[in-house]
Amino acid sequence: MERKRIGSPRKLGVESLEGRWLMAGNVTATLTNGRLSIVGDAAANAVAVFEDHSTGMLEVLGLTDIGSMATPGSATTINGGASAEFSSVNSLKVDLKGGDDSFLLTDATLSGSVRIETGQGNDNVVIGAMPDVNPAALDTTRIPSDLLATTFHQVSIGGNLYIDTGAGDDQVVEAGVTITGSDYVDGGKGNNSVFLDVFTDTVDSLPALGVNVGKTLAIYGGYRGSETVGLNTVTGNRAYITGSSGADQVTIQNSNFDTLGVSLGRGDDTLDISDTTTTKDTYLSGGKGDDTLASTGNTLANLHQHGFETTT
Ligand SMILES: [Ca+2]
Ligand SMILES: [Ca+2]
Repeated sequence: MERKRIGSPRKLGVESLEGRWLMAGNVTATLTNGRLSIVGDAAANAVAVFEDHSTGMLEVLGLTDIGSMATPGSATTINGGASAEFSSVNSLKVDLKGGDDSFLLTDATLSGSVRIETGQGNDNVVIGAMPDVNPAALDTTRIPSDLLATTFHQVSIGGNLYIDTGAGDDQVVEAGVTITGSDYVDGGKGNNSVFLDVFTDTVDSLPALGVNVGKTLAIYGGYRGSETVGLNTVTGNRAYITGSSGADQVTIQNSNFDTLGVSLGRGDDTLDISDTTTTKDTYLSGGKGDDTLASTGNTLANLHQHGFETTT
């Protein structure tokens, strides 16, 4: 299955590096009854969480930035040091507070839920594979070679995944992720991008890794901005995508749901849906504004479609 370029999403971690160099901050990581809590500060924190295969423990590693780890300057510290490791972690709660924060969860299996908040600032959250990161640009003194060995790092979550990126122009990427419960993404105020198994440029030849959601996938693009959403090889029971007030661009391809609802709200929005199947109900709403629906190769059960001024 081929990946299709969707819009012109920002490359991970290339923006606003200035300021991160000196403002990496400290993150506190504490384990209580199986729940690992990771709390940042007002600085631009960059944190990766993954399994350390040499110990079998979950490692929390401070980075300069998840997308440009070769950037000179001090990395975020974890409990005052470079990293910390924890065993018997069931669930994860992350709050990185203000600043342009980056959070990566990769190569990990958690039996419970994962909750991530990144607060104000332009934040990046990556769950699963990180193939957009150029390995040649990575700082191997900061990232274990184990993490660089392959670009496929899948994540399995037994509970729900909840991501709230707060105010700012935020980006969320998920790929190679299996969630038994529900997957909630709230972009908050600003111009937000949410990509589920959609990448840009150099990785077009990679196979799709998919995002599999056991229950509900709900993406709220946010408000007072425009939203870019891309779904590729996503499966779920129910999927609901809600647009922002600006010009939203939603692309859904090669995906399967029982029920799909897309509501684009105000603004001149575009919905491009292809090679996608629904088995129960389908609600597609363009809302106010001059909206375009492009549909091809789909099998959409019980289709209710309205508010699109242009259909192709
Ligand atoms: Ca922060
Ligand atoms: Ca934010």
